[in-house]
Amino acid sequence: MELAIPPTTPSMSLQQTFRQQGYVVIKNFFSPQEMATLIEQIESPQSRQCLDQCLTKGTLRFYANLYRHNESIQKFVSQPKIVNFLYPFIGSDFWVRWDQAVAKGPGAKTFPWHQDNAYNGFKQTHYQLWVALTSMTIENGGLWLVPGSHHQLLPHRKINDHMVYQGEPESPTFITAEVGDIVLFSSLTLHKTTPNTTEGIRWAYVIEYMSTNDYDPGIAPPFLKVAKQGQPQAEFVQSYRGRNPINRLKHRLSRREISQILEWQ
Ligand SMILES: O=C(O)CCC(=O)C(=O)O
Repeated sequence: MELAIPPTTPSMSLQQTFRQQGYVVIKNFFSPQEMATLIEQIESPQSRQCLDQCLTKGTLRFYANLYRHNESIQKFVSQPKIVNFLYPFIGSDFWVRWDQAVAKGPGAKTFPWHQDNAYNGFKQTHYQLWVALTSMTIENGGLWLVPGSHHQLLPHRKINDHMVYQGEPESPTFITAEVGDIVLFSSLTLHKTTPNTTEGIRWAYVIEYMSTNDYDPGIAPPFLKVAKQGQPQAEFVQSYRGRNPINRLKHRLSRREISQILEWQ
C-alpha cells in the first residue's frame, strides 16, 4: 500500500492532511482481485433490490444499502483493514450509515458539485471511503474534489434530483485512481464527477462511516457498528451513543440558536 499525499505537504501525517485538505488518497489499498470480487457481489441477484430508482438514470446506476442485503458486502465494509485505517480519523467507535455502488456507464452525465451534508441536511459530518473498483480518469467520469472546502456547509440549491453548490469552486483537483485505490473524504468536501465519454463503465463503491458520538437522524435501526474501543468488531445494534437527547435537540435547532445556547453557558 502506498500513500498519495499532496506534493506540497511531504512531512504531514495523513490525519493532518485530512484536516487541512478534507481528503487523503491511498494507492493500492485493495488488490484488483478484491475489487473484481466486490463488483461480482454488487451485481449479484440479491443486490438488485438495492437499485436506487431516484438517482439511477440511463447508464448511471446507483445501488444503495448493499451491506444490509449481502453478507459478503457486510464483511467487506467491516473488515479489520478498513477499520484499522479509519480509527485515527474517526476515533475508537464508529458505524456504517450508508453504502452505495455507482456504475457510471458510457454517456452518463455530470453529477454536479455538492457536499453530502447538503443532501442529508445533517449537522454532523461523516467519512466517505471512496473505493475505485475500476480506474478513474477525467474521460470516464472520475472524481473531482475541492481541497479545503470541508470547513463549513456551503449554499446549495435543489435542481431536479440534485443538490447543487451555488458558487464557483476554487482550485478543484482531479483524483486519478487505479483499481483498488481509495479516497477518504469528509461529507463536507465539495465533489463532483463529470460525464463518461468512454465506452467503458466507471465503477466506484462508497462506504459512509460515522462516529457513534454523532447523530444521524436519517437512518433507522439496526445500525452496523464496526469498531468498538478501537477494535474491529461487527455487530448490529439498536442504538448508539450519538442518539442522545442533546444531539436530537441540536439537530432540530438552527446554527444561530445553538451558538446562543453556547454563549449562555
Ligand atoms: O459516483 C458518482 O459519479 C457521483 C456520486 C456522488 O458524488 C455522490 O453520491 O455523492
